[in-house]
Amino acid sequence: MRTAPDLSRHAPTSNGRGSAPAGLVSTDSGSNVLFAVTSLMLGILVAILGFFALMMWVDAHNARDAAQSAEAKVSKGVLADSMNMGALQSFAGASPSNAEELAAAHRPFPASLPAAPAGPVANVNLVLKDVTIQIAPGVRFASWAWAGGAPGPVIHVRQGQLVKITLTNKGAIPHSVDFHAARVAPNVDFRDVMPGKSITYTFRANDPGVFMYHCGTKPVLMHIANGMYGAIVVEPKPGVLPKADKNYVLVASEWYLTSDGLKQPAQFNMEKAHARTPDWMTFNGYAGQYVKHPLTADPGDLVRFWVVDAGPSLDTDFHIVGTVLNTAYPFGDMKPSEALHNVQTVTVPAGGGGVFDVKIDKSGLYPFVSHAFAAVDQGQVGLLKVGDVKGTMSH
Ligand SMILES: [Cu+2]
Repeated sequence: MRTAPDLSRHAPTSNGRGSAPAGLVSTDSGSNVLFAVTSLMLGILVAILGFFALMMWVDAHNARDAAQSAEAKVSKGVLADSMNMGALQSFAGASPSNAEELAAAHRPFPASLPAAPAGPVANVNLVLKDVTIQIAPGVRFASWAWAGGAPGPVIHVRQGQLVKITLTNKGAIPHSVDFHAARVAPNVDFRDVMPGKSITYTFRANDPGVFMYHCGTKPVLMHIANGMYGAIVVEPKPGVLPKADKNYVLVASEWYLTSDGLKQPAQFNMEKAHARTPDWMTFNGYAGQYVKHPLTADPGDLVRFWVVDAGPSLDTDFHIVGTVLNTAYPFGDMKPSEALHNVQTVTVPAGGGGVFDVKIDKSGLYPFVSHAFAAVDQGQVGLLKVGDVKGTMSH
């Protein structure tokens, strides 16, 4: 029996669905309008929420896809790298059975700073040559270097001197020489010199410090990594620096090899140089040479290290074990007001220099290292022997 047919359409159903709207059901038409409007509003709200939910899902989906794709790229890259690394066989630490004897017999590169020439002009003669050198005990390397091997001779001039460079190319291919201490037109003075030819140019050594020089012929990476580099010290005007009792020059560099160099000389490996994965790292061209043949000082001496990082690509984090650097001239800026005091480790960038003063009172063996410690394992370590100390250490 239908008592209110107009309402029955809105009556709650037996299954209970529609119970909420049922609460809004009223017997008057105003309530019906309110119900309709409210329903409409709820509908719109649900639609809007649905839309945002959909958008969020799409976003999440896209983000997940992007993440998956990035992950795939990364894992592919890692795989590619590891495959490349597989191809780049390391010869780090290769040594013959008589390595100790060879290390003892090796004549170390003279680290002592030579005297600067007197007078207004410093004449510098450099000869480039293809020469087989030893970079570690028993490890031979067919280098493009200097008549005396690698690094080239340490050059010492005074601030304000005119430096007259004569470069003779006795190598098989064109080379050149780029002095970081010079302010000259590189296209003119650093130009390639043909085999058998020479070039002469001059620059005024107005900037004090320790600077790299190197062959700048392309590919520069290859010419530097072959051994074509060295250091020039431009001594600041008298009175600027405290007088040092000892002056040592260290040129840090990396070596990238095609073989272990034990049976026959290794050659330069461009792939490893690009990957920056050297086989050996050295001070003055020979792994650990100042461990067997330490640099020396007396207790209380002011010892000055003039350090160049020839690279070609890795920095040197210069540190002396057992002491603190009393004064550091970072980047070879020799203004005492710019110096740092009592610091532990100072970076010398590839292609840059740094000067470090230490005064050690206690006798002992003080290792100097690049504190990027893989470099130590690869040969970039030496000893400063302070006082009359017996023995050596391998740190
Ligand atoms: Cu060259």
